[in-house]
Amino acid sequence: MYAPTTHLALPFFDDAHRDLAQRLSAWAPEQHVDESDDRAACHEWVRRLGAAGWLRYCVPAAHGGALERLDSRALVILRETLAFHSPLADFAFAMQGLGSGAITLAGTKQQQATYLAGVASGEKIAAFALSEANAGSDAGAMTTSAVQDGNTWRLSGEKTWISNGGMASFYCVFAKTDPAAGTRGITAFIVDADAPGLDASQHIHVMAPHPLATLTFNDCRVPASEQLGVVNGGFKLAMQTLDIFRASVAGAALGFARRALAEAVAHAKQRRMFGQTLADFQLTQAKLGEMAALVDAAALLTYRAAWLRDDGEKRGGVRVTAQAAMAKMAATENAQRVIDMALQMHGGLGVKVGTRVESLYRDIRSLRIYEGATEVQQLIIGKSVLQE
Ligand code: COS
Repeated sequence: MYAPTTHLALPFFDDAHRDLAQRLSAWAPEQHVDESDDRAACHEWVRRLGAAGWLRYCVPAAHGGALERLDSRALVILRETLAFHSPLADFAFAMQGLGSGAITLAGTKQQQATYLAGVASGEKIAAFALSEANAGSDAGAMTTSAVQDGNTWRLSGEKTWISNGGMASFYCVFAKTDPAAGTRGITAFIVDADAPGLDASQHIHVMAPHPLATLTFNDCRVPASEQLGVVNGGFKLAMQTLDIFRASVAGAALGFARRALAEAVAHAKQRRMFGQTLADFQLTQAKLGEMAALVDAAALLTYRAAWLRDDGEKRGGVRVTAQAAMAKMAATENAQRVIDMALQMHGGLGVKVGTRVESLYRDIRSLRIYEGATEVQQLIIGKSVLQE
């Protein structure tokens, strides 16, 4: 099944995006990765995505990237197309970007040289470690601490829900350096997987399997040279990183929704009942109409958020927090509805393990939670509306 490309004619995109989408749409269906073991599959996806050059869109050109700087529209196209074919391929791609985004934004020349080229080639696997058991939506409430001790930082505490945990080569970790200062007392660090005192062996199993783990920092020593960005500037750095990648989460949700719609259309055209096809029923046509409109509404918000950020970058950068939040909220929520309708249309087949809509039904669920739950996005948008 091929991912649709007609939306690429929209003025949000330029010819480089269209070319990227065409090449990726031809490459992705040719990949047949055994996904029965999620960790082995993600290793394989990172290897293939690196070898084919797709991971180069996760870092800037100065460090082996495909484009001069991170391009939100390219990230959206990549995630949308990969998600259409394989949620794990999308996951493997996305984490290389999210896990190294803070280094691209705030890393020293030395840090960028050490990590980014490996991310682009797939030799290094990246991870982003912000959440804690009691600090998910309220990221500022984290308690993992970092204390300076001569030329090293000593990290203690626990991070959880860390994608690529136990698989990553390095983690961008956010820790409290001034516990009394709330969000203004957090600093970011690059922690190598083999850092003494780091344990990432506690894996977490979820309904749509992908690599996740809890990280324990037990007086974990990190050289001062691995401090990322300024002391106590970590919260803003985390939010700026999320601003870039939230629109791409919307892209992934869009890919899932487009796939569910395509599966529904294919099924409705061939399934016969009461002497006609499912597609001949007005009830089916109405549902497909609703699904298509939900997909397009999500697409427009997603492409707008990505375009606004890329356009703003040309002028030194603009804040697109609210627009990215709208895209993430609408695309993930709409995708859940579209997938549910596609599953219903499949009848009993829809809940049979191995049917694509069945796995999509599980795959979409976590996107409404991670990188800022729908409720957090509503809060961000609401605050912004009040400020206008
Ligand atoms: N870009 C730059 N700066 C930002 C920012 C952004 N997108 N968002 C917030 N900030 C800044 C604010 O300007 C504020 O700066 P000052 O201290 O100079 O005033 C500071 O960060 C704190 O902002 P705010 O008061 O809005 O923080 P809150 O603690 O109220 O948190 C939410 C805001 C809920 C939006 C934030 O905690 C959040 O996004 N949570 C979800 C986190 C998340 O996505 N978790 C999943 C982890 S990845 S799987």
